[in-house]
This record gives sequence, structure tokens and C-alpha cells, in this order.
Amino acid sequence: LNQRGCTIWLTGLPSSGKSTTAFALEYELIQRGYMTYVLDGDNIRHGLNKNLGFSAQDREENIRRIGEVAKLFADSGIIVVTSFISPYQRERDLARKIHEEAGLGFFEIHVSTPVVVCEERDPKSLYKKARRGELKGFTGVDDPYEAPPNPELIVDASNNSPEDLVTQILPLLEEKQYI
Ligand code: GGZ
Repeated sequence: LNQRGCTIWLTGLPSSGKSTTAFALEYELIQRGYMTYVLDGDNIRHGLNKNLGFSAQDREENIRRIGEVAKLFADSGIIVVTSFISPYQRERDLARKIHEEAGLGFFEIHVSTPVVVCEERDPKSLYKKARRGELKGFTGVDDPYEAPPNPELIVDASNNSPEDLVTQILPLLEEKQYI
């Protein structure tokens, strides 16, 4: 396998554009011949982590496991893109630490789309439900999101297409010679 693995860790509010960006990035990297894999709610929260909910403790455990799984994928040589809110800096730092200890690249990218824009999009009407009080503990409404103080990159999906964001992310991988 003629590639080095690493993890591109997307973090941001619900509906900030993390998953769309993750899949657009995966598409571009696969086009270029790199084995790439997206970890997101569909393949993690419905499988490995289906016993976890959205309490602070469960979110911490969710992110801890995702960090470990991403590290294993990256160690196998795959470029991993993770798409989770990952609201706490402590767990994101832990994910970084286990990658760095294994000599694997880790890129923390804040998808910083403002909450008003996320809420306007709201494809699953979860913000609406949270505002009505029908969904308690929704990130961005009545649950915390800790913005990363020191991410490798900040991108904003409000005025940029997913492809624009991919164009902003690729130089990080080029600079460190992962692509
Ligand atoms: C935030 C929630 C919640 C609560 C269900 N808070 O838009 P979605 O639906 O598809 O993406 C959200 C997803 C977030 O899961 P993560 O694993 O990324 O969260 S964390 O990193 O905090 O563990 C949303 C849905 O799950 N969802 N309830 N209360 N998002």
C-alpha cells in the first residue's frame, strides 16, 4: 500500500456540514487513488456505539471509542475522515494524543458554520424540536459545544460549497505529504 494513514477529525455543531464535507473529501481522495474511509453516525452510532446516547458521559465514550477506531484504521494505512460533533476538547485532545503516540497524523478541523445558519438548514428539524423543548440536551441549543482553540484548520460552510471546503483541506495533507 503506497500511502500513509492519518485522521482528519471534523468537529462542529449539528448541521454545520461535517458529513457532507467528509463525503466530498472522501470522494476526492478516492478519485486520486487513496484508500479513504468516513466514520460517521451511520456506521458508528448505529453499530459499535449503539448502546450510547447523548448524555455528557455517553458523548465522551462515543468520542473515545471513535478516536481508538480511527487510530486503528489510520495505522492500517487508510486516510480516515471522522464526522462527529465531538463537543468536548478533552476527548478531541485524547484522540489526538493516541494518534501522535502511534506516529500517526491527526488534523483537527473546526467546521465553524454559525449556529444561526445550522439552525436555518436543520434538515431533520432537530433544532426546531429542541427549541420547542421536545428534544432535551441538543448541542447548540441547550447542550455545550467547546470550539477548538487550536485546530489545524477552520472552515465555514455558510458561504462555501462542500467542494470549496475540500479545496481548503487538501493543502494540509499535501504539506505533510499524506497525498
Ligand atoms: C446532538 C443529536 C442529539 C443531541 C440526536 N445532540 O443531524 P444529525 O442528528 O444527523 O447529527 C446529530 C448526531 C450527533 O451525533 P454525534 O455522535 O456526532 O454526537 S457527539 O459527538 O456529541 O457524541 C443529530 C443526532 O446525532 N442527535 N440527539 N441531543 N445531536
